[in-house]
Amino acid sequence: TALIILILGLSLGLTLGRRNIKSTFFSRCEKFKEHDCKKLWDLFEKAYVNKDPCNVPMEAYNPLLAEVPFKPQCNKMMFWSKTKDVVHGLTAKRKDCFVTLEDTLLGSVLDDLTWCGKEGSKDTFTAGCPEWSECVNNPVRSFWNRSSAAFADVACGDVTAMLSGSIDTPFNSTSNFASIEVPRFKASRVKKLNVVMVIQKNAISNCNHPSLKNLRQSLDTGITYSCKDVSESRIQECGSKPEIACGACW
Ligand code: C8R
Repeated sequence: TALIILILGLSLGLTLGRRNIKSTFFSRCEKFKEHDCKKLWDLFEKAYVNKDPCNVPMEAYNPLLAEVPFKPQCNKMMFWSKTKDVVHGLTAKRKDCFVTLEDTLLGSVLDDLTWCGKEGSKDTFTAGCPEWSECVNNPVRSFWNRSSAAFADVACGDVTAMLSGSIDTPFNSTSNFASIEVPRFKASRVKKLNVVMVIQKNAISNCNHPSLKNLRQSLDTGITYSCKDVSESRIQECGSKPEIACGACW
C-alpha cells in the first residue's frame, strides 16, 4: 500500500505541476485579446516536449515566434541587464513611455516560469529542469535567447537600456543584452541607444565604467550612444507621476 500511495502521490504531483504551468500560460495569455491561446500552447509544447532538456536549440521556438511576431514600437523599446525589478516597476506604470519583452504576449506569458520535457514523455515538467548554465540548449534559456533576438531585431528609433551600477561589470559580454541584443541593433533602424545606469545606494559603478567602452565599440556604426547615471528613486518617481513627460523621466 505504501508503494501505491507513493506512486499515486507522485503522479498527482506531476499532473498538478503540469496543470499549473498550462493554466498559468492560459490565464496570462487570455489577457491578450485576439489570440488563439490553445494554438500558442501547442506550438510552445512542440518546442521542447519529448526532447532531451539539454538539446532544445533556439530555433525550436521559431514556429511559436512566427505565430506572434513582435511589433516594432519605435522610441519606446526598453532593454535591460541585471535591473529587471527596477525596469518592470517602472514599465508596469508607464506603458505610455516604455515597452519591454515582458510586456509582449510571449514575454509576459513565460516570465518567471521554468519548463522542460523529457525524452519518451509527452509531459511538461516544471521541476528537475536544467539550471540556466547547466547546458546551453535548455528550453528556458533557448526561449529567452530566441525571443530577445527577435525583440532586438525590431528595435527602432531611440532605444533605452537600463544597466546596473550595483555590479562590477554593468556591460557584461556573457549577458543576453551584450551577446544577443546589442549586436542586432542596426543603424538602419536604431538611431540612438540611451543607457540609463541605475544608481542604488550602494552603487559601485556608473557611466564611466570601462565596460561601457565595449558597449560603444559593439554598436553598429551610425548608432549614437549616450549614458546617464540616474538614481533609483528618480526612476520610481517617473513611475509614480504620470504627469512627468516620457522624455523628462531623467
Ligand atoms: N531577456 C532576457 N532574460 C529574461 C527576459 C528577457 O526579456 N525575461 C526574463 N524573465 N528573463 P539578466 P540579460 C530571465 O541576466 O542576460 C531579454 C531569464 O530567464 O539580468 O542581460 C530582455 O530583452 C534569465 O534567467 O539579463 C533584456 O534586455 C534572466 O532573466 C535582456 O534579454 C536574465 O536576466 C536581459 O538579459
